[in-house]
Amino acid sequence: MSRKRVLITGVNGQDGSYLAEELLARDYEVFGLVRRVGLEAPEHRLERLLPLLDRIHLQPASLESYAGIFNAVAKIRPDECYHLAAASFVSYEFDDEFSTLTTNINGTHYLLASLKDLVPQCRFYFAGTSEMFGSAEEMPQNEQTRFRPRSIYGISKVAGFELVRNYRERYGMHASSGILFNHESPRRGHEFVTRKITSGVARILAGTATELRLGNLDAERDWGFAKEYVDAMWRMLQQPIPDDYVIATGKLNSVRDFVRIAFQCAGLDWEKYVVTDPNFFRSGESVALCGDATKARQVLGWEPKKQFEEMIREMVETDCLAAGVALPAATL
Ligand code: F7E
Repeated sequence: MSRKRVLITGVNGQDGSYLAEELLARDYEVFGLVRRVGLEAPEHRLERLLPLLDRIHLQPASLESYAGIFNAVAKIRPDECYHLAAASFVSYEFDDEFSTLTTNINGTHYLLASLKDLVPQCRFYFAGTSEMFGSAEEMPQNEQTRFRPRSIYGISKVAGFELVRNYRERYGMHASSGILFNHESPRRGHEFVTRKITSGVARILAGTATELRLGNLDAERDWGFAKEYVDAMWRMLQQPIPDDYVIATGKLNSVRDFVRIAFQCAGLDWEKYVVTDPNFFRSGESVALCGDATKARQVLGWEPKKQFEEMIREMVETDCLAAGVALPAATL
């Protein structure tokens, strides 16, 4: 039997790189969509993929071009497609609204339309997000909770989610959405708070920084481990019937909790180093979002395993290694 072919958009991101690894281990032939500019400086722009580059195929295409997406799908003819690429930083800046909305919605639409016309049997995964719940009316949130997005990013994802549902219902496509709550790892982008904290701890320990400036320490999130979340994506596409699933730990922690544990790993007292900076506060951001992943547990047999503290330690260790410092023995 020939190997299954998979197309991953956003393959060079945190989730894309974990997913590519998992699917290679499952003997898929992996095709990743990347911006042409990424191929010009792979050591920087495709950093997370460097260990995999000789085992995956990279296809240059922009999600902003229907022709580009159509041609890539025609060439690859995937059996499964995971659409992870998006402008994913939750910005409250007015300037970012237009590009976030158009890129995220059009990219999803172009991909779905191309798959429908060229390979309608292809199974499709859409990266939905807890940001779609926004100022949710209930807690925890599950698949029945009404979406009330508060950010343009959340609005763009609700639109993508509705496109997926429509392609599933109108055209009978095997298209599913994961509603993923925050998920982190040593591969997380530095703009997100968790990696900002763990790399900040490493810099302080290495003596190259003296403080860490953060926004709202009381903000709470449901933080899981990214590698486990991409496994949930794969499980969704192996189901006989496409559907939508919340993927979350069901546990809330504050930014302050994360900070305290990360500094503790390095044997440091966080209160000596963390400075709150109004520039990093977000006005009117989503309330504390906490997910109920009962359906994923029952149908997909998925559940989160890694503990919050263990994940933070792994992130701090990786950043310390990169900064050339070892964690003090007493904290190990
Ligand atoms: O913020 C607070 C901030 O930027 C987490 C994306 O993957 O998850 C992610 O979105 C919390 C917020 O992630 C700083 O206000 C405090 O309450 O790490 P974040 P996010 O906005 O929750 C969802 C599920 C997605 O889908 C997104 O794509 O931390 N916070 N101080 C800060 N946040 C940042 N970035 N920087 C700070 O200094």
